[in-house]
Amino acid sequence: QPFRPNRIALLGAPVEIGASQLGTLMGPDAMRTAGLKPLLEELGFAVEDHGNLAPPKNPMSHDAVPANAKHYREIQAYVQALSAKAHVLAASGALPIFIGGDHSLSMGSVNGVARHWHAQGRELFVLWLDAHADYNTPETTITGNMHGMSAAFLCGEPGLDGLLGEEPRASITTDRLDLFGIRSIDKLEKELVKQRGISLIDMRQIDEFGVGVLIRRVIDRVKARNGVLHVSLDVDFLDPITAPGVGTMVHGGATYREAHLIMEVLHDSGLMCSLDVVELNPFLDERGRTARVMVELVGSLFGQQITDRPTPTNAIIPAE
Ligand code: HAR
Ligand code: MN
Ligand code: MN
Ligand code: MN
Repeated sequence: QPFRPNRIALLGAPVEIGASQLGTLMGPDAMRTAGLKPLLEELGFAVEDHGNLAPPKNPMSHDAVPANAKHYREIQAYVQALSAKAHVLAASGALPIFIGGDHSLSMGSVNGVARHWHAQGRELFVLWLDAHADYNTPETTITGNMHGMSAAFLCGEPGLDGLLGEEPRASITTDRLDLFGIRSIDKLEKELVKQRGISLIDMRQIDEFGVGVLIRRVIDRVKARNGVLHVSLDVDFLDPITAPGVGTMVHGGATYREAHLIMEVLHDSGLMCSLDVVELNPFLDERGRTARVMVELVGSLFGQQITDRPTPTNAIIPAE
């Protein structure tokens, strides 16, 4: 069953300490300045902006702080608050968009959304559009940056077990994660991803087969299990020529056109139930370019098209 609500809930998640470069704190406001809300309204949605989720005042927990997880306490408090809020927003029937903030926020957003869908008896799949796999654990990480650990945490990898405290954990099984656009992965991280059998589309596969074919494979898998799809879009999925406003630039990323095609096909699938837009760093951006590109991509994800004509999924058989 497609999920096509006409309400969208925006939530800013201004976290930056999961990354080594500061500045993603300003991401949500830059997306607003670039016109996210009016664009979605133009596309016919009722948009509620829930503002920016503030970090809890006195982060207090009693679990041991793991080694090699920088700013663990602060991120722990934030992830717990965000998971609770994400659960409420998903349960409201709106489609939540979480605007980051660095990628550590997805530990909260995805957990909360997964909790909701699990209670509905539908499995949540996660599409991770990123230059990085973000599949490090405190044991495998080189940097200790927690934005490089979020996908691993969501799949229930050990090492951050006390992170959610009282907030119920809703891990996703490794067969429901798709890493897509990958071109930077650490040695131990690569081994772990391989060991777990996680689907990983790297840039070479994109070069050889094209994003159209590869994204449809992801969608077909979700459809076959009547799942819903959370899209976690990291700015560095895009090539830095297109999206320079990011702290972890990696050359050879998705082009503007490739990214839009993915968004358009995802929109047509009607499977997306929630979205993260993460790692936008306005401090490093050039005249708001990257913020604008990200807003345009979200537009495509919510139905913005060049013409209103349906595009045939198989161009060999032309549409009527
Ligand atoms: N793998 C590296 C690390 O763990 C880099 C992770 C960078 N992550 C992000 N989000 N920018 O994708 O530190
Ligand atoms: Mn990431
Ligand atoms: Mn619920
Ligand atoms: Mn990344």
